[in-house]
Parts: sequence; C-alpha cells; structure tokens
Amino acid sequence: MKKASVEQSYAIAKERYQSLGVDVEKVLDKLQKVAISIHCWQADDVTGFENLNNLGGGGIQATGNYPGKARHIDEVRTDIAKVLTLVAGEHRLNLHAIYGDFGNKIVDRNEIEPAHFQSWMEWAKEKGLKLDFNSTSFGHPKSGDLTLANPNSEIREFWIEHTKRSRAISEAMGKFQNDPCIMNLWVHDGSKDLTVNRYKYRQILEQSLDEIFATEYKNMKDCLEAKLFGIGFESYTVGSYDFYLGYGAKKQKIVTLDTGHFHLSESIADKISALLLFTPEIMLHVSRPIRWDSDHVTILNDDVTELAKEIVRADALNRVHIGLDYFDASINRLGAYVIGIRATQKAFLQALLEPLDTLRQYEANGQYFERLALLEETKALPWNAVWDYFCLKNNIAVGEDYIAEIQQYEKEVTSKR
Ligand code: RNT
Ligand code: ZN
Repeated sequence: MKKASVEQSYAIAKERYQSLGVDVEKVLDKLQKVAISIHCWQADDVTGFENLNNLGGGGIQATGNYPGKARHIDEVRTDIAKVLTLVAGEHRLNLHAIYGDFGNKIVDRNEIEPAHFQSWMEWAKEKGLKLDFNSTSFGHPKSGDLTLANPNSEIREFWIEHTKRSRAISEAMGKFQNDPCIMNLWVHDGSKDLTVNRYKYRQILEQSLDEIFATEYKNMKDCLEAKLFGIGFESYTVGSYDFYLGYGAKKQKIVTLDTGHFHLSESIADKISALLLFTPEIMLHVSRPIRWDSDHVTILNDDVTELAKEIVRADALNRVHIGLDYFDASINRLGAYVIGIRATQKAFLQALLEPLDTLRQYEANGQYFERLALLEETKALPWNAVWDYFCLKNNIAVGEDYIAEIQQYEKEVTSKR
C-alpha cells in the first residue's frame, strides 16, 4: 500500500468525521490502548504441552488438519511473536493451564505451580505482553461429565486443587507483570441426557467455587464463563448463564461472555450494560458461532461491531476485558490469529468513530428518523481510511498486505513442520 495515498485518504476521512463532531486523533489514541487478550490455543488446536493431554470431552473440538500446527512451546512462541508483528497496539496473551513449561516431565493438573509458568512470564515481558490465565478442566482422564460439580469428592477435590493452583499461578503472573492477571474459569460440567439432579450439581458447583475463592488475591481477577451447551452435554450445563450471573452478582465476580455460548439469536451486545450494573467487570471471549459454538475465526460482522459499540456507548472500555476464543485448524493458523485480532480492532475503531453526541442529541429530542438515518450513514463513513492510517502509523502491514507476510512465514517456517 502506498504511504502517500494512505495519508491522503486519512486526511479526507478525518475531515469527514470532524464535520460530524468526531475527533479522529483522539479515537486513534484510544484504539491504541484497546488491549486484546490473544488466546494461545489457536496456535496448536488446543493441544497444550502436558505430556498426558488428549483433547476431547467438554464440547471442545478443533476441526481441520491444515499443516504447520505449532508442536511445542518454542513454536507457539515463535508463531505468536510473528502474529504480533502484524497487529498494532499492546496486547495480552491468554494462557491455559495445559500450556505450562513442563519440559519432559509429567505434571498432573493438581501439581501445576507458578514455576511452570516462569518462562512464560519472562518471555511475555520481553515481548511487551501481559498474561491472562485459564484453568483447564477438559481433555483429562478425570474430566468426565462432571469436574467441580462432581458428587464424587475425590474427583471434585482434584479439580478444586487444580483451580486453586491456577489462581495462585495467576496471582504470580499478576505480581510479576504489575498488572492484574485475568483468570477465566470454564468447566464443561453437564449432562448429555435428561438429569433429575439439576439443583444438586449447581449446589455442588457453588460450594466448590466458594472453596476455590476463599483465598483472596490482589494481583489477579476471577471470571466465570457460562455456556449454553457443549457437544455431548446437550441437555444440561451446570455453569449456565443464569447460574454464573447469579453467582457473579452475589459474590462480585466477573462473568465471561463468550459470544458462542448463547442462543444464536441472542444479542450479547445487549448484555453489556445490564451486567455492568451488577458485576464488577466483564470478560469477553469474542468468537464466531456458526450454527453452534463452533469457534470459527472472529470476523468483522454485525455481532462484533454491535458488541464494541455497546462497550463504547457505556463508556466501559476500562471495565471490559477483550479476549478472543476460537480455534480453526482448517486454515493457516497465524492467518486466523491476525484476521481475528484485526477484525476486533476494526470493530472498536468503528465504535469509537461513532458520532455519539449527535446521535444522543437526536434521541433526546425524539428525532428518531434522524437517529436512524445517521446510524445508517455511519456504516459507510470512511473508517477504513482511518484503519489503514492506524496500521501505517504503527509500522505494520496496511490492508491486505499482511497476506503476503503470512504466506512468506508459511513458506519459510510453518510448512516445514
Ligand atoms: C469452551 C469455552 C472456553 C474454551 C477455552 C479453550 O466452550 O469457550 O473458553 O474455548 O477455554
Ligand atoms: Zn470461551
């Protein structure tokens, strides 16, 4: 992309937005600070480095067999480092407990320690990334149908221990990076078929959570991820949205909204303002469900732009943690990362460019035609010229230029795996 034409288009776009009362330079400063928590698991199809791991159970499934998957910790790191050269801004890296630096050792989930993540902390610091964390309840011989909600105390204790340790690791990360580590807790617990114990399992889950959260930490924040259903758990999910919303509101915990975890016609954007009134913050897993929680690569669609707009309209960028969650093994995995990160940033750019003052003025005056008309017009305003300039300013590939860079990396690195 020619520098001069990017700059020229930007100047015109800036003027256009200015006429609507939008200060584009301020918007660019804000966008620069919108951190995205990049999920480590797109690099290797949610495999991890546990020497006992096997993916399966819990409704998690990466489909596809595109060559070049990262095979070990160094490859995950090199790939993510490459991704970072193709996106602007300062971001975060979201690790799962199964991605510890275990070497050749077999470390079971109830044995993980901060030491297993020390090299991640150092690496992340070097790359200017802050870390987030997740406990991992799936893909383990003890995963079964029920983990934290299991009536069998031995199994339940195993997972409680794992989750407590995950929190201690998150605390160590938060302390190391001098910024809270956001720890997400998602358990697949549920039932394939009819169950007559809905209440019982939820009661057990509540007790397990209380026990897990008994220790208070300063450098980490807990969030709880709800889900509608998983494959193999079609009839019942213990950690439903109602369950975690209730728990989060009562205990002041963050609720994680994964955009693939609801009825497909449900608006996740509409949940932002409701949640923010009753829970401290929000964690997002921006994903793309196709017919079900399929975890397709996030793209710039109406769901994502509406979500971003609701966050900006609620002036809540400082209360919403934006994470990605998808795993597509059918296309170039680095490409998948870059598409999703850039799409999310574009959504926030569009949201920040909204002529909100005018729109709100119209609404206050009851000028609903004018409000709708301007909302329609904003869709086609030259936000893309601002986007290109944002990339140029950050010295990264502008527009589709990143495609060639991914192709080059594929040729030189991933295709040789
Ligand atoms: C599963 C949840 C969960 C996982 C990751 C790997 O449905 O979305 O967030 O995708 O933790
Ligand atoms: Zn998720």
